[in-house]
Amino acid sequence: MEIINKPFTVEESPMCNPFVGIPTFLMAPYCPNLDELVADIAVIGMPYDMGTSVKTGARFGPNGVRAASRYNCYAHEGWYDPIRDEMFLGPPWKVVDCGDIDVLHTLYEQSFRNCEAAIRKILEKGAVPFTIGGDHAMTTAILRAYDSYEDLCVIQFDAHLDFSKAPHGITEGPGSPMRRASEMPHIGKLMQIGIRGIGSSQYQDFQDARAYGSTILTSHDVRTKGVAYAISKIPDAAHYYITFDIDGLDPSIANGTGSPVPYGLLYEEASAIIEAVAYKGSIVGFDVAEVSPPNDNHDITSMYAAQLMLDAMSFLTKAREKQINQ
Ligand SMILES: [Mn+2]
Repeated sequence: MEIINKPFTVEESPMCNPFVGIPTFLMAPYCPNLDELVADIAVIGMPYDMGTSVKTGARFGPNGVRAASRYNCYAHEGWYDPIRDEMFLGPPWKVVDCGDIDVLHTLYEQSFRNCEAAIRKILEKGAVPFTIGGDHAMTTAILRAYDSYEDLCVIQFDAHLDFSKAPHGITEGPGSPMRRASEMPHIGKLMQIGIRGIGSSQYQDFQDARAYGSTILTSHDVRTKGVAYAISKIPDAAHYYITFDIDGLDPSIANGTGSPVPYGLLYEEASAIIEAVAYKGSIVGFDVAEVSPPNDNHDITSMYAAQLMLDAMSFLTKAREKQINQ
């Protein structure tokens, strides 16, 4: 059953102020039963942070991002963007929030199985999954669910390369999702943007990523060569999956994260690259990882995460509208 997320009123229709009601993403309808999912965009939370190696708290990411998304609480019914002078997400597009994936503390494999099954179910229902993490380890579980695709291109925004092989035997931690992706037969090209941090990935990991064919752009590349240069480097592909580790952004606007690193991307740089991806091919999934509300400063990191999700769902539906109208 889908629950329309509207507050009580004696009037004909409720005002739905951003501070009223139990938050779903954008105050969109709540659809807790994936068997009954009928939507274009399905938001789901993965409150998992057992992989976090520095500052924990990403398990609170899903609800932090949902709460911050209420600044845009009318957007799921369509919104006007004055910057582009365009309407986004108007009817018939439908966004729903499916609630959270069950996480069992200490049992990461079971938690990952739940995650993979949830994403698989959303894909079967024809919706595009938008997962709110959770630490970046979850992306390994998410990408496993895409095995019906061939040559899926993964675009990663991140401070860190996340290409470590198995440090101290840890194969499915948040330092390895891009390495694990590269090992999946259905994953094709990789692009890694905003990279700069001294993370778990070492020199050899960078060599391995390059040998795989990954396109690596540092934050310095984006800043000095420009967004147009970054866009020109997006690999050709029919289908794209975007994974956005919020530490790809600069800590001045996103310090609510486990491993912040100076000299990050700005929101407008990241958003413009996501927009270009949406028009270059079809975005078939998106996640935002590593938002840690306990470490945040007045919810600003959650706000940017919510905004980037809204941008991605707006751009991908607009790209489909333009294809349909051609
Ligand atoms: Mn990461």
